[in-house]
Amino acid sequence: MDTSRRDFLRIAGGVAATGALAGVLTQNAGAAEAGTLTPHELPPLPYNYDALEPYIDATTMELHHTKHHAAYVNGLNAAEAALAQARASGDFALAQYWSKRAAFNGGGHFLHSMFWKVMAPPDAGGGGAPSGELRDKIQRDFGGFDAFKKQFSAAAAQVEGSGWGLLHYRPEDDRLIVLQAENQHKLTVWGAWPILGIDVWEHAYYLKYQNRRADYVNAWWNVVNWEQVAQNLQALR
Ligand code: MN3
Repeated sequence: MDTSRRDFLRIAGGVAATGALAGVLTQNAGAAEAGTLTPHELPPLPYNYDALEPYIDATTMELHHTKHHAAYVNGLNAAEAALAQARASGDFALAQYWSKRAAFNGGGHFLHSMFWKVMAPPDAGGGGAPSGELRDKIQRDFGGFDAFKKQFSAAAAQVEGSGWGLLHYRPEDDRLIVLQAENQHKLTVWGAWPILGIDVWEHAYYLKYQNRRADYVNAWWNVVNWEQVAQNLQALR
């Protein structure tokens, strides 16, 4: 195995914590050698569509999962197939176009796959506050859970246009970082991975909350699955 491929697999392994992106990366590594693509698949929700009521309504959850997330999965599969074709034909302007489409749709697939998992019904672990190491790091890096919630809520509520509020962990210096992502993939930082995120595209809340995005963000804290967030952190350490 040459060095670049070994490094690539090491990097891909590093993000295995959050799942979907590792699949994208290792699949592309394989595709470069084998010329085949394994389709990405829509993961099932770990609860029923109405399980996050009254904070997130069942209709929004079903549309969000079966239409929006599914569209990113399909878009990613289509973009990767078209990218492979463009590369094979030597049309690198077209390859660049499809690469951007793959980044957008792949970002959507990755973040939604995480989003479903970092939520849980209020009677099955959703809400409350983090504990243990995660609580301690939040205390250290933000000055407490309430201070963290304020910064994160403001970041999520104030994303310009469509995007995400995200909590990243950066292993290099052991820091938690609050970020905004526009669309599915812009404004990120390198070397840090999301362990918690809220979708603030209008499709995530408009049926129930209309233009009141901040109300949706406030309600969402009641369904955050802190156990999963702690697992996401552990997997990066
Ligand atoms: Mn969405």
